[in-house]
Amino acid sequence: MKTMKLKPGKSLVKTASLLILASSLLLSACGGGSGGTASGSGGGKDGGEPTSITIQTLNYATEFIDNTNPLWKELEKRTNTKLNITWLSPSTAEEKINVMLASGDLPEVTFVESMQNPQLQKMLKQGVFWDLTPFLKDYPNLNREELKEMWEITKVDGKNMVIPRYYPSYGGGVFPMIRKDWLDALGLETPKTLDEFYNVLKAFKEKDPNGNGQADEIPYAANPGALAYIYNIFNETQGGWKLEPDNTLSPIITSDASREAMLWIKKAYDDGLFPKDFAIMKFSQVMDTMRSAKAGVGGMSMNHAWVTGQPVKEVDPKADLMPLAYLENANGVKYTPSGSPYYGVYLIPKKVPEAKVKKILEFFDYGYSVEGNEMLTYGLEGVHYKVENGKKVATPQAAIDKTGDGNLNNMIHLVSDDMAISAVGMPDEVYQRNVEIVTERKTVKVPNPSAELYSEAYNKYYPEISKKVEDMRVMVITGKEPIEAYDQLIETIKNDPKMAEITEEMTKAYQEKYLK
Ligand SMILES: [Ca+2]
Repeated sequence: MKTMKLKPGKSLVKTASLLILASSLLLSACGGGSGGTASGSGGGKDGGEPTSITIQTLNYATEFIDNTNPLWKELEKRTNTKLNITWLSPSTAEEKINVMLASGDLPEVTFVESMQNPQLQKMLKQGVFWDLTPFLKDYPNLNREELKEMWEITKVDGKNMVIPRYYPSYGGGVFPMIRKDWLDALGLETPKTLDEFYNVLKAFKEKDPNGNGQADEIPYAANPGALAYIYNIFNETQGGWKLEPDNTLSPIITSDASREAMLWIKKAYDDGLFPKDFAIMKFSQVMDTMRSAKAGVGGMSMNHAWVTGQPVKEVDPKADLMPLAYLENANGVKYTPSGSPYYGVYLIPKKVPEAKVKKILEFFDYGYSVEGNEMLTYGLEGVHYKVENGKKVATPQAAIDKTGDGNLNNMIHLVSDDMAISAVGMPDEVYQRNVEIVTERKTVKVPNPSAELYSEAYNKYYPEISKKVEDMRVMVITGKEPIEAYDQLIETIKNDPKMAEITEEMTKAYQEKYLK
């Protein structure tokens, strides 16, 4: 899956969660904390001919809508636009975006999934796109409090060259989802430290939490890739890099803390806490193991409390999947996954005249208003949903118009944690507990110094280095290589001039972005 390759900090589970996200939003509680921001900034009220806008963007919907769709028409009416949207399906988006960037034939609103895209980086330096900084102050909804961080973090040389697509920072990412009913059956507390977590896994193995008299439990459905966060817990950072006191970045792949993390995983492996096929299991097999109701823990984003929780319940009605809020390492430092507050960016090429740039910003301003934002996601009240007991309940028309099946809300995401923590049909008590857990997660701030950095040397050399280390880790964990072989490899990498070049570029990128 390309998301893993492009954005090491993002997970397959995030991709999976995006796939179900659209439909998941519809029946979720309408909370989310968007406050009382003003509605759209005029749209059609200014009269005059509609402005045509060509947009290319990513769409996770199973069926793409076109300009005959009633909601599409309503959006055009409210924004006084004529929309010409080309949808990209996730499986071919990366390739199509690269072809488009290489050809230079860019739509007026160009979507790129990763700001670290090398071609995009080159074009940003060449000045292919509008600097939007001078215009942004005129659009109140683009300046919503909830969006401030994404505008700040996506600046290029201090300028806003992109319109980021919002995504909540907390609630996504791979982190333990635990069988709360198994904890209860054994009288165990929710683990808060890595040691307590280990003891819970051992108890799941030894103390028959499913009560059938057989030692048939798999404490933790995981493969090596699903345990990347263990390395982050030990290293006290997000992503692959750690910020040192002298403002340089160091790669965690060669750190002593990563060696300890690997040995933690090895001990768990030796104690039989993972599935037998741990080393060769695919992501889908890990999830199948979880859904079989035989496993006590899986690594998932928070919406899986129901996305996966429901299928587990079908096998075992008592099952209750609960995300952990955080885990603390031996130094007492807490870790929880968090990511960038956006996913993908839009750019406007300079061939677009200034008047139209303003019209495009007005369009996005409407999309990010509370009114526009909810319309794109839920459709129209009374047509696509009714509000019952404070919740939006979909009507049959929602399915007919393909509301909430992706499409328009993939173009501009709902500004709400619900994107990461809610799911279709999620019961109130599961949703409310997720709200409490994500609130607790937000109190845990783990630095992510490398998230927005670009380095050519990294793109060129790092994947191979990283693969070598990951392969070696698996060999050591499963007892096929001694720890000495690992130590030798790490020593070689530490002395590799390529690694030095990557580190130097990453540090330079960090200092240029944050210390100037
Ligand atoms: Ca059992």
